Amino acid sequence: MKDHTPWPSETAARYRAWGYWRGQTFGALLTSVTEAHAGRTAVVGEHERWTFAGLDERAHRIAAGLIEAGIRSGERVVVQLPNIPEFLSVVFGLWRAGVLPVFALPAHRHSELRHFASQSEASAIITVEEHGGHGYAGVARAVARDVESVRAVFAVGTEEFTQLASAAPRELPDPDPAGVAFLQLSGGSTGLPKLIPRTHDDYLYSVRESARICALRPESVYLAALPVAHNFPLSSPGVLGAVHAGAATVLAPRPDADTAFRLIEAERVTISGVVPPLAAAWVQAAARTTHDLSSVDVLLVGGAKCGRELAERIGPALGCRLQQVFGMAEGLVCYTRLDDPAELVLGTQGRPISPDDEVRVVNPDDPRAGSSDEVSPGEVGALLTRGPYTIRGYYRADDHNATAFTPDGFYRTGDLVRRRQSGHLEVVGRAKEQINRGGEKVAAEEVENHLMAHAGVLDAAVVAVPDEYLGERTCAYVVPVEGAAPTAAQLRRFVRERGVAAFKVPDLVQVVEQFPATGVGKTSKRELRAALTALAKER
Ligand code: J2J
Repeated sequence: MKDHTPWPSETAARYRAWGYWRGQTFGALLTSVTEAHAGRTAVVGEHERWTFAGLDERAHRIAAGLIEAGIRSGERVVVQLPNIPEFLSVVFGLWRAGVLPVFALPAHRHSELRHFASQSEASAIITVEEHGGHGYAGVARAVARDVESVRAVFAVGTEEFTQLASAAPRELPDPDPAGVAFLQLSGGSTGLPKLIPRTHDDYLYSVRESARICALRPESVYLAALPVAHNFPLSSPGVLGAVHAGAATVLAPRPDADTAFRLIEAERVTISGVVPPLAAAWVQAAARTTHDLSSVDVLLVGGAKCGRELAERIGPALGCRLQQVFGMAEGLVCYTRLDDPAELVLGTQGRPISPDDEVRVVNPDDPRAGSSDEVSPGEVGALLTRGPYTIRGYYRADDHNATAFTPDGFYRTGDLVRRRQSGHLEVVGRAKEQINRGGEKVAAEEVENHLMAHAGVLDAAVVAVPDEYLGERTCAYVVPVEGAAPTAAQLRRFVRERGVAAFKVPDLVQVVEQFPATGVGKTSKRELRAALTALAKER
């Protein structure tokens, strides 16, 4: 099984020749930004603030500490950290040591963490002892007992972490910039989330361009409101865009309007990024806030579709410019540009970062449609893409890769879009078996598998139902085994207790005698979900 599917060598040579891939690593980036901006604030947490020089030194120490702890270049380490400054020192430390961070979200629990650790054969887990009432280190230690490769758990604040973080800096060889730098998480549409191998070269290209498109300067202040390990606050333009620009990042411990507005006022935040439900909550709270939000220049909204009505309210309510972003951890990121006419900013999800992002809008009724099966201009179709920062394959996932990518290397995004003449895309729906719960992605099959582990469940199908606040919520239809009568509350508790992220616990559970379509012979899960989605919409 291949770890990673590289770009064809002629394609890679072109991306280098065109200046997209510059042969710089994340560690080298931090070094050069620190040379230019040593004394400027790099990161602000609840209790501390670090300059670039401070971040740089901490990252050097952690890199040395990892090597002293016996973790070698090329190994993987699961990182599950909330929005605290150590996220940055740890991740840059891992990069300098040539160790690959595997990003987990704070919401993930035992089941996901175990999967990430075993899939990547991780050597260690770096986390916190406790945060927001959840005992992270306890779960990490349980995963370490289950997964043989995991030799250590470093929890911020413990002796193990302090030792890691206080090693004497040492010279380390710079890793290969064309090599995989980290494993990012996919939203997933099948049984278990896939890991996404991103290289220094490809990711840094998207970060540099994102910083430019979002007009980041050293004077900018980026507020990370969402969990920073997610691709959007990490790179669009996110904390890495801020680092690239020599700008400050303010880490919000929670994304609610009260917390965010307090930080915006105190730190004179100029730019942030949020998912649509959060944008709606901020818009509402802005009407009665006493905080001064006048420093905010740009609010990025993405992760899920921002409806026209909400889009129109954001600028006036928050006194800033709206920038829509449609991105994916697999690569392609589209932005509306700051000088786009209002019609495009309000009515589309932007256009790709790169002139060499190849976009095809193909026959939406054929899940195997190739890059040449394009629909007529302006028609809705399935989005395929390939380009200088879009992966050619998931990590150690040969079977899945055979269908997730076309033979000529286009990634099947699973999104249904319409393309304007300007190249701007309007996201109109989804062909993948995923629920987008206000930006949090839920793979139908993953939740179905958890439900089917219950002794009283014969079959389950999970679909999206419209929701005023989140856009979509999850609804699980469950057929019990004969004689069993599990209740909705029992099934929700059962899924939660299997140790999964709370956002994956079905919002609604309908126990039904049989599925509507099963009467007419064998039905595919895809058709069944379509029938149930239609049924849910009628209600
Ligand atoms: C509709 N659907 C959207 C949008 C993402 C920046 C911003 C977001 C992500 C992200 C990201 C959408 N309108 N504006 O990685 O760098 C849905 C699509 C897409 C999927 C990817 C970034 N913005 N989506 O959300 O990997 O369905 O990345 O394929 O979590 O989110 O999800 P994810």
